[in-house]
Amino acid sequence: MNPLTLEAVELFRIRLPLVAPFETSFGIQTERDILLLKAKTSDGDGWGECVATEEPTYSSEYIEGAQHVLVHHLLPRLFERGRLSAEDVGQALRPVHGHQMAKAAIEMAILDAQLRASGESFGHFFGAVREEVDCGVSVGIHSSIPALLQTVGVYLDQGYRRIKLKIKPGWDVEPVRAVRERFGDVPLQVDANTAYSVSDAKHLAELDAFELLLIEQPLPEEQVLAHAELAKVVQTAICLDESITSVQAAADAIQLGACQIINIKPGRVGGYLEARRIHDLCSQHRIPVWMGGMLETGLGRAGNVAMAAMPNFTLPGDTSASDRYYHRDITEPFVLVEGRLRVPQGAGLGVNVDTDFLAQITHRHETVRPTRRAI
Ligand code: NPG
Repeated sequence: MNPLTLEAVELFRIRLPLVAPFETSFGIQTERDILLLKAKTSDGDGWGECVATEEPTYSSEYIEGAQHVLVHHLLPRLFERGRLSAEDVGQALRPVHGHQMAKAAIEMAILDAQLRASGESFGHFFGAVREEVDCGVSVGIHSSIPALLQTVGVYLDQGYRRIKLKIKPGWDVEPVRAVRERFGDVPLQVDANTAYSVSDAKHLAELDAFELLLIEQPLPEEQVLAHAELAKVVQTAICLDESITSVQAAADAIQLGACQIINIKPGRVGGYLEARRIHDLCSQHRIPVWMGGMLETGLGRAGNVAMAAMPNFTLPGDTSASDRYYHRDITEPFVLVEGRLRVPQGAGLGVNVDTDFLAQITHRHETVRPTRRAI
C-alpha cells in the first residue's frame, strides 16, 4: 500500500436510536452515541467507526475517553509521523497503552483512505474467500420467556442462521430450554459477558444438555486460567471475547486451553490488522473464529462483513442486517438475503456515508489538525 499523509481528522458524534432496547448483563441500551472519524489525507478521505460504548461497562473504554485519547494522545503521534500507512499505525501508537477501540478507529479510517485510493476493497485486501457471509443475531435479555420466544421467532422467520442468547445469573438455563423446546435444533449459543464466577461451573454445566455451539465469555476477562479450569467441568465449547485484546492474549489463551473458539471484534483488539493476525493464529491452531458485533453502523458493518469472509470465520457472526439495529443507517443498508449479507465489492469499505443524514444526527463535531511546532 502506498503511504499517505494524514492532513486532518474530523470527529463526528452521532446519536441513533436502536430499533428495540438491547439488554445485556452489563446494562440496557436504547440508543447509541457513536464516534465516527473521517481521515483527510493526501490521497483522499477514509472513514472509521469507534465501537466504544457510552459507559465503561463492556470494557474499560468509553466514548468520551476514546475521543479524548484520540485528540490528545493518538492523533498527534500520527501527525508527527509524516507519511504513513495503516500498517504503521499500531507501531506508532505503541507508546500509548490500551485504548484499542480508539486506535482501531483511526487505523480503520487510514486503511479505508488507502484502499479507496488504490481501488481495492477491504474484502480483497483481507483475502476474502466468499462473496456473502452467514449471519447470526444476538438476542438480549428479555422481561419474560414468552417475550423472548416471540423475538427469537421473528428473527428465525427473517432467516438468521444462528441465535445467540444473552445470559446472566437468573436468566440462563430456563430461557435456553424454552428456545430449544420451541425451535428445535436451531444453531444456538449463549453469551454471559463475564457475569459468572468459576464457582458457578456446575450450574453452567447444566447448559451442556442443550447442545449449544458455545458459551461465550462466562468469567471476567482477566480470569483466563479460570476459563481453562471451567472447561474441565463444562462440555460446551468455551469461546472468549472480552479476554482477547491482542494476538498475544489469543496465543496465551489457546496455549492455556482456556478457549476452543474465539470471537474476533476488530475494535476490541486494536484494529483490523491485529484482528487478521488473530484469525491467522487461530487457523494454525485449528481454533474456529467468528465475527462479533458492537451494534455498528453501516461503516463498521462493512469492514466486519468483509473480514468475516476470510477462510477461518467458519461460524455465523453477529453481523446482522441494518434493520436489526437502526430504522435508518448512515450508509446504504445491509439487507439479509437467505440469512446472509453480501460483502461490499467497491473500493475501501465499499459503502457511502449519507452526508445529509449524518449532518442531521451529529450532536458534536470537531476537526483536529497538526499543530505547528514553535521554532
Ligand atoms: O449484533 O452488533 C450486534 C450485537 C452483538 O451481542 C452483541 N454485542 O457483548 O458481544 C457483545 C455485545 C455488545 C454490544 C458489546 C455492544 C458491547 C457493546
